[in-house]
Amino acid sequence: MPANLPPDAKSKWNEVTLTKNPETRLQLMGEFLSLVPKHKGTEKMCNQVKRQMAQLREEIEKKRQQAKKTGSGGPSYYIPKAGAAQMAVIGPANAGRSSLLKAVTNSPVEVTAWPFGTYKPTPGMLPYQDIQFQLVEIPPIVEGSSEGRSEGFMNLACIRNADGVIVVVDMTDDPAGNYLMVKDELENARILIDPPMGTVEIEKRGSGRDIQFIWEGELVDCSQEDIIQLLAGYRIKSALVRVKGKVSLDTVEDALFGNAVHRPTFVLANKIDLNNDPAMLEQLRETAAPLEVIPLSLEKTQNLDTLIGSKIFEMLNITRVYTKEPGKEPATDPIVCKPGATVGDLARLIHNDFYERFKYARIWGPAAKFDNEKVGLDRVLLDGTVIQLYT
Ligand SMILES: Nc1nc2c(ncn2[C@@H]2O[C@H](COP(=O)(O)OP(=O)(O)OP(=O)(O)O)[C@@H](O)[C@H]2O)c(=O)[nH]1
Ligand SMILES: [Mg+2]
Repeated sequence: MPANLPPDAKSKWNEVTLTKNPETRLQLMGEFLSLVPKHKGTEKMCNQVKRQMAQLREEIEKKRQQAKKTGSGGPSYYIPKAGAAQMAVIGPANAGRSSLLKAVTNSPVEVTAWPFGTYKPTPGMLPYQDIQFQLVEIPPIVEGSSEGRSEGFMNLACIRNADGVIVVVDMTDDPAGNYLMVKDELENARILIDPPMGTVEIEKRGSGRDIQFIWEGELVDCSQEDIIQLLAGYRIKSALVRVKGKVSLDTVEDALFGNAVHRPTFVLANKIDLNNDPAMLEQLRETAAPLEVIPLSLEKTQNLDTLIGSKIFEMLNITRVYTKEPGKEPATDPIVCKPGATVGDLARLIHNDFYERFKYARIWGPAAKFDNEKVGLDRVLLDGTVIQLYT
């Protein structure tokens, strides 16, 4: 991010950051780009802004379609979430994504011997224990997806919308190389699949004239001065910057643009019935580390539903809570909460009324010190907790 932008570009960006309305924001971003001199030093930032614009266009279009609710028209790219979590199933063409949906979901996907058989996002439900996961097959990721190639913008918007990602690669077709291609395209669109090393929070302040840091981590490829300069380039002269974990200048950029997301991910090394070369698998594992790589054959491996279901369950740290009324058995259908959710979060999730009128709760199971324990709003829930709310 160059700090030497012309003043009119800087003040235009300032306008962008102050604007919430998506249409106006889009227009201002376009005006901002026209004010930025085009050279190597500004290329990365321009691309990032362009991607953010593409995403905004996507959101605007989505809203328009929802408003119209015509139910007609071209392929629908927006897949409403269902079940305990939505997982985007992605990969290069012909890797076996449809085969995964065919093996573990009820989806009428078509497995084709030729690539690009799937041309629009296609959902299916995978039952796992007493919940279901929604898998959405995303059309192939190609080199240039993040520049809009092969419906790239729409595909990436769907991936961004999901709760997690499964990358399928083909062991007979340069798995490590293809994995990197996919990862790069996601990264260009600021969808990060490696666990984040650190985060930055930037709280702009109206008054005061300096940048203050709160250190809960360290900088890895930049100095404090670099960050101050970067912020100054965007006319941020007074702010509180909280550094957590290992933070690079990219992390600061992401915090500034508010555009990067992390999606928990695992990798399926498919078609091991055709190629089970240990060296190739090792190379893929090294390339994808620290992500888990699971070698399998989506056509031959048995019990794929349990395997895939349990991997998703563990990775997303699914927390099922069973509500109960006095004198009755707990509900058979759980409520799925975010990991680390509290009794208060659950009450809000059920209905704001429950939260407002909450008196106390009684809990059983792993989150309880003993059965029938009386707890308040801030008790953290664990998978398998039974709860009775009193209002
Ligand atoms: N031998 C073998 N073939 C497989 C396996 N998984 C998928 N295939 C074959 O690979 C081809 C592509 O499979 P799909 O599931 O359609 O792949 P895709 O990723 O959905 O591909 P597109 O959406 O068409 O780009 C088909 O001919 C499948 O039969 C496997 O584990 N072993
Ligand atoms: Mg397919």
